[in-house]
Amino acid sequence: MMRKPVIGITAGNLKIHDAKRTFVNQNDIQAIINAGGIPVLIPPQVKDELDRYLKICDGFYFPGGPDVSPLCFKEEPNPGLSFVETARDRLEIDLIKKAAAAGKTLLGVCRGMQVINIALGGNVYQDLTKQFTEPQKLLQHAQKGDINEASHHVKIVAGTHLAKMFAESTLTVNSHHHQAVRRVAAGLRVAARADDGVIEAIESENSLQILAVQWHPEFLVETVPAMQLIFDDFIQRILVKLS
Ligand SMILES: [Mn+2]
Repeated sequence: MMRKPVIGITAGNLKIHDAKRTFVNQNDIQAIINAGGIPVLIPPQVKDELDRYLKICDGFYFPGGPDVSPLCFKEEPNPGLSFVETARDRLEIDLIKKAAAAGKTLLGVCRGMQVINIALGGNVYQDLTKQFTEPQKLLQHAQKGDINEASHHVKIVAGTHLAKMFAESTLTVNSHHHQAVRRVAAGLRVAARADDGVIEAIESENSLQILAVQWHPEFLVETVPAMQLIFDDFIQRILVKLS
């Protein structure tokens, strides 16, 4: 039997009850384990050890988190910008560039999708409500309901890898973001959009290297079990390369 792929997962730092913690949400860890991967945590503090992680890990998963600093895509902060974690920005952007160049398989969720797009030369709306070109059309993307419940639809673009993964061309997803991909990086293409035009998934144009979604499949798997496909497909894409 083939060995299980080792998946590097970038972590965040925060302070809870006086204790500083380095964390990855349990749903992210569980989704990777359920797909057949072995999770390895990559905290912002190890930014000088990325070459070692590239050797250790077969693929990298970039989960949700705070806003990406606009300095990373050469913009000044919009008043709608929220909390940022610049050490995590720096590590993730370096890691994405190195991992992409090394041919590693990548999966991004929410912030993870945005930071992949930025690292590869694209940018994001710092705040959809303040910057989206047609604000009157905007859906509610920062859902007020439970994150484990779907809140809006996305349409999958025909002919994409994402379209091959799901039987339906429309998915119901949760939505916990106020930023979104704006200019798509070269080498990536749009794989799904919401009805207002907001980009909800991107993927590699000419390979199966990168897939990223704006929603949180790791929180949806209990109510929409098909969402585990996103993690299963990630591990499968790695296994095909390792075989
Ligand atoms: Mn959304």
